[in-house]
Amino acid sequence: MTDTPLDIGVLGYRFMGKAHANAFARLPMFFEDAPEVNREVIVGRDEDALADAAERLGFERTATDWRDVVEEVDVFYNLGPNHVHAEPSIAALEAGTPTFCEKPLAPTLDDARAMADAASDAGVPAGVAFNYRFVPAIQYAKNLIDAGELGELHHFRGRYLQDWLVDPEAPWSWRNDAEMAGSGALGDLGAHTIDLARFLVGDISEVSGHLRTFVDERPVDGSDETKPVTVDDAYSAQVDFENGVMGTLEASRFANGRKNDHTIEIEGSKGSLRFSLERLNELELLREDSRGYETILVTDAEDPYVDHWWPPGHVIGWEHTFVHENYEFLSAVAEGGAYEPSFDDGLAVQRVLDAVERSDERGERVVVN
Ligand code: SOE
Repeated sequence: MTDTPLDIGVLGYRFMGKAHANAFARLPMFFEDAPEVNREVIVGRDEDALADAAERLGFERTATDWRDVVEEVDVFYNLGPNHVHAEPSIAALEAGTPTFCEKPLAPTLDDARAMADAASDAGVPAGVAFNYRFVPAIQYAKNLIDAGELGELHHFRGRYLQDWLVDPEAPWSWRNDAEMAGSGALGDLGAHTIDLARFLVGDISEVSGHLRTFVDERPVDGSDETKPVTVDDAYSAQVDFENGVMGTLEASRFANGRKNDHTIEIEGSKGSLRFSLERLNELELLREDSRGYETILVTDAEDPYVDHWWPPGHVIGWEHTFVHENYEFLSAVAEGGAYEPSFDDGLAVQRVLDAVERSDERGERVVVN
């Protein structure tokens, strides 16, 4: 473990910039053994917005070009839109700087491959932001599955539902553009579900996927123009896992009434479980010999990460997943250890995203490769 604080450089200062900056600030208060970090520099293009973000989020200085930053910091966080994931992350890794990148790893499979190659050549921690692995109830579920408590697994069902695009007048953003985002609900939301599927069950081998765009163009904020929507608004897929488990996946930005509902259900020969992000402190469990599901609160001191927070029953929230994720990633950086989910995990997810798109285009089941 290093004694000097790790200087952090962050590209991006909006939603994810805020979520990670909050985590950096919470770490020394709640995780005594976390490495000390210095919020050194925040990077973006709009100088006024940057100055405001630096002040609010506690960064020492700003920079308008990531090229000036990736070499000189101890850790680089790439929290920008998907189309700026590859080049700065690869440059940081080539400079030997541990790098953390938002999900999905890249807009395309080729970019994701190049990023994973750069990480493997660099030999420093390279993490991808699948924060839902760090929900205590998900870690609890993982421990149960690994201990064989659910028996032989048969089904995985994962769906991630939001509704922020159901209004056809909702403004166009980079998230609606194939060049910038890669895909829509598939990459933005499905990537999280596929990561949890891999984490809890294993690798996906075959996919039958379907994509749908409900609204083809959207108004540009502050003008009379519209721009085309070139990504999916929703996807669904039937999948097979390498270990024989059967799965269904779904995500939508048109699931009217669902704001941020990420639901996982797993059924095995001895037991089953259900998890919903909107009730993230709970896990519904069917145990061997019990007649039905019981709901357990995953807020006891011995539950993963919980002893760092509050007494039993004092629930935690979405933002805590970022604190746990950063604790693990920054500890790996300070100790020179490995971090998962890594860029290899990001690439594995990207292969499944690519397979869903290929399957939809061809109208046939495809192998993940
Ligand atoms: C999209 O609305 C979004 O912000 C995703 O990009 C995040 O990854 C997810 O955690 C919440 O929803």
